[in-house]
Amino acid sequence: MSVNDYEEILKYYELHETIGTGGFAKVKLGRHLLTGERVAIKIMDKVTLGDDLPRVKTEIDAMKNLSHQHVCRLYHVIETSKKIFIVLEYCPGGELFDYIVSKDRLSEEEARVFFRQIVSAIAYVHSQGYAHRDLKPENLLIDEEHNLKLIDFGLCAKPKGGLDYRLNTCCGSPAYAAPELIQGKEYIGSEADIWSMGVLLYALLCGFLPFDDDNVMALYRRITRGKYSVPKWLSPSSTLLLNQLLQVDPKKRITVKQLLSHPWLMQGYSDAVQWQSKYPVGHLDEDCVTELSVFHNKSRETISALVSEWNYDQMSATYLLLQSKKARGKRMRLRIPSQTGHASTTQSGSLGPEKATTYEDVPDGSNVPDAFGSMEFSDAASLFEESPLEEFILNTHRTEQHSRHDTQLGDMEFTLSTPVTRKVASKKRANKENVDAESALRNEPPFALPAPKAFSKSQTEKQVEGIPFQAPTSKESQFTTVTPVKKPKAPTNTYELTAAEVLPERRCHSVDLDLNLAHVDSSQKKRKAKLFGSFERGLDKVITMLTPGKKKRFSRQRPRKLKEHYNVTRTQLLNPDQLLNEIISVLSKKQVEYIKKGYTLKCQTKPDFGKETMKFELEVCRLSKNGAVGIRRQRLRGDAWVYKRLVEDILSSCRV
Ligand code: 6BB
Repeated sequence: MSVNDYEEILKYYELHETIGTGGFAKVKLGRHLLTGERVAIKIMDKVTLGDDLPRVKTEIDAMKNLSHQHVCRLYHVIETSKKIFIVLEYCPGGELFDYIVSKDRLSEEEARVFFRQIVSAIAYVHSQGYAHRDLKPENLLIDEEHNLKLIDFGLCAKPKGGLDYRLNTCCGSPAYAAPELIQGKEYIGSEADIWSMGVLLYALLCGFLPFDDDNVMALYRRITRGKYSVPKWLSPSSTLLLNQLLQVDPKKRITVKQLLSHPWLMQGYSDAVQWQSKYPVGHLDEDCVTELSVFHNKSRETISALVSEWNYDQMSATYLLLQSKKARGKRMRLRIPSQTGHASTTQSGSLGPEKATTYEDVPDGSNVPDAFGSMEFSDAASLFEESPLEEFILNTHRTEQHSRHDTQLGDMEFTLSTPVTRKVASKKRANKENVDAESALRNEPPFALPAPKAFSKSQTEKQVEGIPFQAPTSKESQFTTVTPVKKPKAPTNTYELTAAEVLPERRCHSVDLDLNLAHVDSSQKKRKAKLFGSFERGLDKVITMLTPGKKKRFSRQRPRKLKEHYNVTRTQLLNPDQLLNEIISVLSKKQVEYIKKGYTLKCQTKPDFGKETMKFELEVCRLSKNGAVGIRRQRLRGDAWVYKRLVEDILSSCRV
């Protein structure tokens, strides 16, 4: 791992906190420097990727070909000798999964709104010859306008002979997999996607899965039999549609074409689902081209030619992000963020409009609370990342480049304080590097808990084909999930500088240096000690640059104030410390390891044979609206349904 790994991405983006660590990728939030637009950045380490490298190639290739209002947009691909960075559309609403969980289940009307969008996305994906093969609510994100965006095309397939050609790779998540797929038969990708859509619709309408079992073989038996419970609240038309989607025989299953104007999808609508892309193809937006041509001091023809290459480089990203800004009615001026008031140097490390005072100067309607409970991102990257040192190195790098940034060492905070130098780099060179990285990517060989049952039988009304249905119990008594509330956007300033490049070393907020070992068990201590060792080595490099700085930024004396969001649960308690202590005692009882960082508990389940480790955060906060004490929850790693049950269990065990 070296500082250079991040040099390229930091030329174009600020890096903020990690919001997810998957099997082989880490997802960070970021901000595109020229447009000030927020993005999600998938970061992969080539060595760690190993056999998963083809998945990344598949994902990039598919996303380059897919351009649709309900498919997450690809902006930029950067490949360095060790890393691959994929810059993607920002979806502050987080996963559809969390949204369903927060509401227990969706009303038929709300489920219809979402399902129409899912049908639209899948009809489009299929029309382009792709099968997604990993449809699930975790792979549908909610954007600023509360619209769904399909993500994760790593398992998608584009059969050479067309989508009617049979596939034989068994992939995806078992609970959403079609019977023919788990039986190891050859299958048609689009038919398998339709089955997964049935599971998805069931999850939307019921809040739990139609086929579920801790034992994978038992789960497969359930799927193969195709029998599921029909809860009492399902309308006859919903039941009928589910039955058409969840047909064990793929030939009897409804097709996506039939779905477009299916009576259930048409209820309350006058038009069939629009599946065609609303994004213009082959035509460039005049205003975006003009802005780029003024900024680069190049002719409109030159810019149009460069954008039309679609190299998914800085040019593509800037064009697409300008376009997205325009579509949201925002001013689309390209400016270099100021050094003085730059978001990188703000205390909170926030990406939110309230704090990003150098970027936004017109209301943009993007003031919906994000999946972190506010527009403010939490302070530091997860302590459980694959390579916590990376976070540190990024900050070390900054100091090597004579920048100024705040960081924290254990309970002490320092300001790295040295003169800031600015480098005016040639855009041409940057562009060329990206094109090279891209072509290098093209030339690569093909990248190819037993949970507590939260449901009681008593609420069952219907039984379908002898399978007893289990409905949720009301365990939520003391907790109320709050609904998002829009808040007017704070006025912000304009850019201050218009130079060609900002130093990359100023752009990373992620700091991962909590070295407090007080609450971790021995294995964790070892891990942390390892981090400490690495940290000390890194520390040697920067210690001379450290000067005692501002008030502590990371070990909070008070809980954060968060806007209301469905990832935030309100409690009746008045004292945040009492709640924190209560959660800590429950975590200890439930054998969940945690690291306390201010009012955030970074939790991890112990590795257990055959079970995936769960990583998640619980943060005691205050709700900005009424000062009530709440808990923000965020899944970082692990199966979404296992997480749901675990967090439900933890929260319901808290005496609040
Ligand atoms: C993406 C995203 C895009 O995230 C852990 C995995 C885009 C995520 C996002 C968010 C919450 C708040 C703000 C932004 C493409 N692929 C993967 C992506 C994966 C993570 C989703 C959350 N759970 N915006 N955001 F999710």
